[in-house]
Amino acid sequence: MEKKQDTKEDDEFSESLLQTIEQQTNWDGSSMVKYQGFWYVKRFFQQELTAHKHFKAKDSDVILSTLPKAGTTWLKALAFSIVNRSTIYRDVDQNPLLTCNPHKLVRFLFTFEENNPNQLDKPTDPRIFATHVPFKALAYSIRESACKIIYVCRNPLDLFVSARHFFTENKLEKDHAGPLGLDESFDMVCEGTQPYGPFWEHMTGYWNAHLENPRKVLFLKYEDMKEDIVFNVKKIADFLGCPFSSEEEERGMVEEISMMCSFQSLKNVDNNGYSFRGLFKNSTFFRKGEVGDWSNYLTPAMVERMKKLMEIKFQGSPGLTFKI
Ligand code: PAP
Repeated sequence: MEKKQDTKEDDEFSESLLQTIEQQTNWDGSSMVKYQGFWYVKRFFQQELTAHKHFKAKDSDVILSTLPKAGTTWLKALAFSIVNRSTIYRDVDQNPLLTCNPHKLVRFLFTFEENNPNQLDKPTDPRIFATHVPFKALAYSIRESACKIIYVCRNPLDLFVSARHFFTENKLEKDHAGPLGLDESFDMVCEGTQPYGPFWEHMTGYWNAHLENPRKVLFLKYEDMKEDIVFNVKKIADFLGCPFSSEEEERGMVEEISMMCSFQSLKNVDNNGYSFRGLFKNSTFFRKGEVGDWSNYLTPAMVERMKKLMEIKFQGSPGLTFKI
């Protein structure tokens, strides 16, 4: 009852908030709103606020955090496999990753229904959830409990190219006028106007949280994962407190998980359906899965501009670098 009242208040709060906060149309035609320094997709904003307010993290929870297109789907598959390996690898043919898009196995925090905040309590422990929100916008209980956070960061140029393909193919707003050109959308990203951006604030927020408490926040890079996934699978398992035993290692469990979660394996699953209530085609989560695809799309001037921007924005974060 009390929860219902809360939800009604949430609706009223976000409705009145929407009247006052800055709004902008993204290059794909979708509306964005700016809240506490970050841009949100307007259609998900209310649910993000509800999750922020109601989610009660347990110490055993695992929260996967990313900017969109940084490797969310991959991380979901990996974390799910690592945490549940004793059951899902008992019978390889029954592994849900053979039939399911990882987004069905690990849900976003904001997708629980507004009227039923308790829905989040249903998965068995350890629960795994994903989010795109910046560190400072995580529910208080996530930041303050002993739950673990894994962040995957990706080169901003590949993030941009990947997002352009994804949102051009999945038109969030059916009646939108069509995507802005590459130049204009790149301008927007460089100005910090992108869902869950500015990207540099998002990355440095998690980077600083990682430096402050590396046992709480693991900071991974997509590029490093591509280079050596076996090493990173072990790193994730160690971080989550479920390291691979020598017997598991000898049996090739680490390699098996790495392969099962590889781009090619996940792409080969029947991806004809849609995720997120029909908004996104499953197949669009698996485009190329490469590092450096930006070089096929962006001009030298754009790359130069991004390099300079990163130099400025990351100068207080030594260690937060990308090879360009
Ligand atoms: P989301 O944040 O909207 O869930 P996300 O999964 O982060 O999307 O991004 C998809 C990107 O990850 C795609 O990148 P691309 O456009 O440059 O190709 C997709 O190909 C890539 N990707 C998905 N699964 C894997 C994987 N197993 N290994 C490597 N890259 C992957």
